[in-house]
Amino acid sequence: MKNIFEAPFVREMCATTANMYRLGWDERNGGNISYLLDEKEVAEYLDLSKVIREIPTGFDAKALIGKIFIVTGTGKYFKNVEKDPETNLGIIRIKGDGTTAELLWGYKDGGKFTSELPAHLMSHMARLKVDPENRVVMHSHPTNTLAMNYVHELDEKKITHTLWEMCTECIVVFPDGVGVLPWMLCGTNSIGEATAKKMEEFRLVIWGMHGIYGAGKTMDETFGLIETVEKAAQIYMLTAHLPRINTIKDEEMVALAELFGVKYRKDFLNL
Ligand code: 2HA
Ligand code: ZN
Repeated sequence: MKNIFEAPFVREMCATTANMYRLGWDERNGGNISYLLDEKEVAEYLDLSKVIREIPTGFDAKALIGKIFIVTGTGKYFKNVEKDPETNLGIIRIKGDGTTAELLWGYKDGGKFTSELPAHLMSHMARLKVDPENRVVMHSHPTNTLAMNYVHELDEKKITHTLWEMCTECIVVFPDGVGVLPWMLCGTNSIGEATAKKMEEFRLVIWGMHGIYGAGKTMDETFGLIETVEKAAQIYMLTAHLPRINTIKDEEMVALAELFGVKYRKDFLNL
Protein backbone atom coordinates (compact mmCIF):
# COMPACT_ATOMS: atom_id res chain seq x y z
CA MET A 1 0.00 0.00 0.00
CA LYS A 2 1.36 3.44 -0.94
CA ASN A 3 1.58 6.29 1.57
CA ILE A 4 -1.70 8.23 1.52
CA PHE A 5 0.05 11.43 2.64
CA GLU A 6 1.88 11.37 -0.68
CA ALA A 7 -1.21 10.72 -2.79
CA PRO A 8 -1.57 13.41 -5.48
CA PHE A 9 -5.19 14.07 -4.47
CA VAL A 10 -4.21 14.69 -0.82
CA ARG A 11 -1.30 16.92 -1.91
CA GLU A 12 -3.65 18.87 -4.21
CA MET A 13 -6.17 19.44 -1.42
CA CYS A 14 -3.34 20.65 0.86
CA ALA A 15 -1.83 22.96 -1.75
CA THR A 16 -5.17 24.44 -2.82
CA THR A 17 -6.52 25.11 0.67
CA ALA A 18 -3.17 26.70 1.69
CA ASN A 19 -3.22 28.86 -1.42
CA MET A 20 -6.81 29.99 -0.86
CA TYR A 21 -6.09 30.76 2.79
CA ARG A 22 -3.10 32.90 1.85
CA LEU A 23 -5.17 34.79 -0.70
CA GLY A 24 -7.42 35.77 2.21
CA TRP A 25 -10.46 34.08 0.71
CA ASP A 26 -11.02 31.50 3.44
CA GLU A 27 -10.88 32.99 6.90
CA ARG A 28 -11.40 30.72 9.91
CA ASN A 29 -13.52 27.73 8.76
CA GLY A 30 -14.72 29.52 5.61
CA GLY A 31 -14.77 27.56 2.39
CA ASN A 32 -14.93 23.90 1.50
CA ILE A 33 -13.80 21.61 -1.33
CA SER A 34 -14.98 18.22 -2.56
CA TYR A 35 -13.08 16.20 -5.14
CA LEU A 36 -14.43 13.09 -6.89
CA LEU A 37 -11.66 10.47 -6.92
CA ASP A 38 -10.84 7.54 -9.12
CA GLU A 39 -11.57 4.32 -7.20
CA LYS A 40 -8.57 2.47 -8.67
CA GLU A 41 -6.25 5.29 -7.71
CA VAL A 42 -7.60 5.42 -4.13
CA ALA A 43 -7.17 1.62 -3.87
CA GLU A 44 -3.41 2.10 -4.25
CA TYR A 45 -3.46 3.96 -0.91
CA LEU A 46 -6.37 2.56 1.10
CA ASP A 47 -8.03 -0.80 1.72
CA LEU A 48 -11.47 0.04 0.35
CA SER A 49 -13.11 -2.77 2.34
CA LYS A 50 -12.24 -1.02 5.62
CA VAL A 51 -14.90 1.47 6.68
CA ILE A 52 -13.87 3.48 9.76
CA ARG A 53 -17.41 4.66 10.52
CA GLU A 54 -20.65 5.58 8.81
CA ILE A 55 -22.01 9.12 8.79
CA PRO A 56 -25.57 9.95 7.66
CA THR A 57 -25.71 12.76 5.10
CA GLY A 58 -29.37 13.75 5.50
CA PHE A 59 -30.13 13.75 1.78
CA ASP A 60 -30.40 11.39 -1.14
CA ALA A 61 -27.38 11.11 -3.45
CA LYS A 62 -28.38 7.92 -5.29
CA ALA A 63 -26.66 9.01 -8.50
CA LEU A 64 -23.36 8.97 -6.56
CA ILE A 65 -23.62 5.52 -4.93
CA GLY A 66 -20.15 3.94 -4.71
CA LYS A 67 -18.42 7.18 -5.63
CA ILE A 68 -15.46 8.28 -3.50
CA PHE A 69 -14.74 11.91 -2.56
CA ILE A 70 -12.10 13.69 -0.56
CA VAL A 71 -13.86 16.49 1.34
CA THR A 72 -12.78 19.23 3.77
CA GLY A 73 -14.08 18.80 7.32
CA THR A 74 -16.76 20.79 9.10
CA GLY A 75 -15.43 23.54 11.36
CA LYS A 76 -11.93 22.97 10.02
CA TYR A 77 -9.66 25.80 8.90
CA PHE A 78 -8.09 25.89 5.42
CA LYS A 79 -5.07 27.36 7.25
CA ASN A 80 -4.49 24.00 8.99
CA VAL A 81 -5.10 21.42 6.25
CA GLU A 82 -1.51 21.25 5.03
CA LYS A 83 -0.01 20.53 8.44
CA ASP A 84 -2.63 17.94 9.43
CA PRO A 85 -4.55 16.58 6.44
CA GLU A 86 -5.80 13.50 8.29
CA THR A 87 -7.76 15.62 10.80
CA ASN A 88 -8.93 18.34 8.45
CA LEU A 89 -9.88 16.17 5.45
CA GLY A 90 -11.80 12.95 5.00
CA ILE A 91 -12.28 10.39 2.24
CA ILE A 92 -15.87 9.21 2.01
CA ARG A 93 -17.77 6.75 -0.19
CA ILE A 94 -21.51 7.05 -0.77
CA LYS A 95 -23.12 3.85 0.50
CA GLY A 96 -25.75 1.78 -1.34
CA ASP A 97 -28.63 3.56 0.42
CA GLY A 98 -27.52 6.88 -1.11
CA THR A 99 -27.88 8.67 2.22
CA THR A 100 -24.88 7.43 4.19
CA ALA A 101 -21.22 8.34 3.86
CA GLU A 102 -18.71 5.59 4.62
CA LEU A 103 -15.57 7.11 6.08
CA LEU A 104 -12.48 5.48 4.56
CA TRP A 105 -9.83 7.86 5.88
CA GLY A 106 -9.48 11.11 7.82
CA TYR A 107 -11.64 13.19 10.18
CA LYS A 108 -9.24 11.69 12.73
CA ASP A 109 -10.59 13.68 15.68
CA GLY A 110 -14.09 12.20 15.22
CA GLY A 111 -15.15 15.03 12.91
CA LYS A 112 -17.15 14.90 9.72
CA PHE A 113 -17.53 16.46 6.29
CA THR A 114 -18.38 20.12 5.66
CA SER A 115 -21.84 21.36 6.59
CA GLU A 116 -22.14 22.31 2.92
CA LEU A 117 -22.06 18.66 1.77
CA PRO A 118 -25.61 18.94 0.32
CA ALA A 119 -24.55 21.83 -1.97
CA HIS A 120 -21.38 19.94 -2.92
CA LEU A 121 -22.86 16.53 -3.73
CA MET A 122 -25.98 17.97 -5.36
CA SER A 123 -23.72 20.19 -7.50
CA HIS A 124 -21.58 17.16 -8.43
CA MET A 125 -24.74 15.34 -9.55
CA ALA A 126 -25.88 18.34 -11.60
CA ARG A 127 -22.49 18.97 -13.23
CA LEU A 128 -21.86 15.27 -14.01
CA LYS A 129 -25.10 15.26 -16.02
CA VAL A 130 -23.79 18.13 -18.16
CA ASP A 131 -20.11 17.16 -18.10
CA PRO A 132 -19.20 13.55 -17.16
CA GLU A 133 -15.60 14.73 -16.56
CA ASN A 134 -16.49 17.12 -13.75
CA ARG A 135 -14.54 16.29 -10.58
CA VAL A 136 -14.23 19.32 -8.31
CA VAL A 137 -16.68 21.54 -6.45
CA MET A 138 -15.18 24.45 -4.53
CA HIS A 139 -16.73 27.04 -2.23
CA SER A 140 -14.94 30.16 -1.04
CA HIS A 141 -15.42 33.70 0.31
CA PRO A 142 -13.17 35.75 -2.03
CA THR A 143 -12.92 39.28 -0.69
CA ASN A 144 -13.70 41.43 -3.72
CA THR A 145 -16.39 39.12 -5.07
CA LEU A 146 -18.10 39.40 -1.72
CA ALA A 147 -17.59 43.20 -1.54
CA MET A 148 -19.12 43.55 -5.01
CA ASN A 149 -22.24 41.74 -3.78
CA TYR A 150 -23.02 44.71 -1.53
CA VAL A 151 -22.79 47.41 -4.18
CA HIS A 152 -23.84 45.69 -7.42
CA GLU A 153 -27.26 44.36 -8.34
CA LEU A 154 -27.49 40.62 -7.67
CA ASP A 155 -28.71 39.83 -11.16
CA GLU A 156 -27.11 37.10 -13.30
CA LYS A 157 -27.03 39.03 -16.53
CA LYS A 158 -25.88 42.29 -14.96
CA ILE A 159 -23.19 40.75 -12.73
CA THR A 160 -21.84 38.56 -15.55
CA HIS A 161 -21.76 41.54 -17.91
CA THR A 162 -19.93 43.72 -15.40
CA LEU A 163 -17.37 40.97 -14.70
CA TRP A 164 -16.83 40.35 -18.43
CA GLU A 165 -16.11 44.08 -18.84
CA MET A 166 -13.44 44.10 -16.14
CA CYS A 167 -10.79 41.81 -17.70
CA THR A 168 -10.29 40.85 -21.32
CA GLU A 169 -9.93 37.16 -20.43
CA CYS A 170 -13.27 36.91 -18.55
CA ILE A 171 -15.64 36.06 -21.40
CA VAL A 172 -13.18 33.40 -22.56
CA VAL A 173 -12.69 31.85 -19.09
CA PHE A 174 -16.37 31.82 -18.09
CA PRO A 175 -18.39 32.25 -21.30
CA ASP A 176 -21.28 30.46 -19.58
CA GLY A 177 -21.50 33.37 -17.11
CA VAL A 178 -22.12 33.41 -13.39
CA GLY A 179 -25.32 32.18 -11.75
CA VAL A 180 -26.57 34.15 -8.77
CA LEU A 181 -28.59 33.08 -5.73
CA PRO A 182 -30.03 35.58 -3.26
CA TRP A 183 -28.85 35.42 0.35
CA MET A 184 -30.05 32.07 1.69
CA LEU A 185 -29.50 30.07 4.85
CA CYS A 186 -26.32 28.07 4.29
CA GLY A 187 -25.61 24.48 5.31
CA THR A 188 -29.13 23.39 4.32
CA ASN A 189 -30.56 21.01 1.73
CA SER A 190 -32.53 23.93 0.22
CA ILE A 191 -29.43 25.96 -0.61
CA GLY A 192 -27.92 22.72 -1.94
CA GLU A 193 -30.89 22.17 -4.25
CA ALA A 194 -30.87 25.80 -5.42
CA THR A 195 -27.12 25.67 -6.11
CA ALA A 196 -27.42 22.41 -8.03
CA LYS A 197 -30.22 23.85 -10.16
CA LYS A 198 -27.94 26.74 -11.13
CA MET A 199 -25.07 24.31 -11.74
CA GLU A 200 -27.08 22.73 -14.59
CA GLU A 201 -26.39 25.98 -16.45
CA PHE A 202 -23.34 27.57 -14.81
CA ARG A 203 -19.94 26.44 -13.49
CA LEU A 204 -19.90 29.46 -11.18
CA VAL A 205 -22.64 30.34 -8.72
CA ILE A 206 -22.55 33.35 -6.41
CA TRP A 207 -24.22 32.92 -3.05
CA GLY A 208 -25.46 36.46 -2.41
CA MET A 209 -23.50 38.19 0.36
CA HIS A 210 -21.80 34.90 1.27
CA GLY A 211 -19.37 33.70 -1.39
CA ILE A 212 -19.05 31.68 -4.53
CA TYR A 213 -19.18 28.08 -5.81
CA GLY A 214 -17.12 26.81 -8.70
CA ALA A 215 -17.12 23.45 -10.49
CA GLY A 216 -14.66 21.94 -12.93
CA LYS A 217 -12.75 18.96 -14.28
CA THR A 218 -9.60 19.67 -12.29
CA MET A 219 -8.53 21.58 -9.21
CA ASP A 220 -6.68 24.08 -11.43
CA GLU A 221 -9.65 24.69 -13.68
CA THR A 222 -12.02 25.19 -10.75
CA PHE A 223 -9.62 27.41 -8.82
CA GLY A 224 -8.91 29.37 -12.01
CA LEU A 225 -12.61 30.09 -12.52
CA ILE A 226 -13.00 31.57 -9.04
CA GLU A 227 -9.64 33.36 -9.31
CA THR A 228 -10.71 35.05 -12.56
CA VAL A 229 -14.04 36.21 -11.11
CA GLU A 230 -12.20 37.52 -8.06
CA LYS A 231 -9.70 39.43 -10.21
CA ALA A 232 -12.55 41.01 -12.20
CA ALA A 233 -14.39 41.87 -8.97
CA GLN A 234 -11.21 43.47 -7.66
CA ILE A 235 -10.94 45.70 -10.75
CA TYR A 236 -14.60 46.58 -10.27
CA MET A 237 -14.10 47.49 -6.62
CA LEU A 238 -11.03 49.57 -7.48
CA THR A 239 -12.93 51.56 -10.10
CA ALA A 240 -16.66 51.53 -9.23
CA HIS A 241 -16.45 54.84 -7.33
CA LEU A 242 -14.47 56.59 -10.10
CA PRO A 243 -15.78 58.07 -13.35
CA ARG A 244 -15.64 55.34 -16.02
CA ILE A 245 -13.88 56.67 -19.11
CA ASN A 246 -13.12 53.43 -20.98
CA THR A 247 -14.64 50.00 -21.15
CA ILE A 248 -14.43 46.76 -23.11
CA LYS A 249 -17.35 46.99 -25.53
CA ASP A 250 -19.84 44.20 -26.19
CA GLU A 251 -18.72 43.93 -29.82
CA GLU A 252 -15.16 43.44 -28.57
CA MET A 253 -16.30 40.66 -26.27
CA VAL A 254 -18.02 38.97 -29.20
CA ALA A 255 -14.76 39.17 -31.17
CA LEU A 256 -12.88 37.57 -28.25
CA ALA A 257 -15.42 34.77 -27.84
CA GLU A 258 -15.31 34.08 -31.57
CA LEU A 259 -11.51 34.11 -31.72
CA PHE A 260 -11.29 31.59 -28.88
CA GLY A 261 -14.23 29.57 -30.18
CA VAL A 262 -16.20 29.60 -26.91
CA LYS A 263 -19.95 29.23 -26.64
CA TYR A 264 -21.01 32.28 -24.67
CA ARG A 265 -24.25 33.62 -23.23
CA LYS A 266 -25.26 35.97 -26.05
CA ASP A 267 -28.29 36.98 -24.02
CA PHE A 268 -25.94 38.40 -21.34
CA LEU A 269 -24.62 41.01 -23.80
CA ASN A 270 -26.46 44.17 -24.87
CA LEU A 271 -26.11 43.90 -28.62
O1 2HA B 1 -17.83 25.81 5.92
O2 2HA B 1 -18.02 28.44 4.20
O3 2HA B 1 -20.61 28.12 3.92
C1 2HA B 1 -17.86 27.17 6.14
C2 2HA B 1 -18.59 27.84 5.07
C3 2HA B 1 -20.05 27.72 5.11
ZN1 ZN C 1 -19.25 29.76 3.07
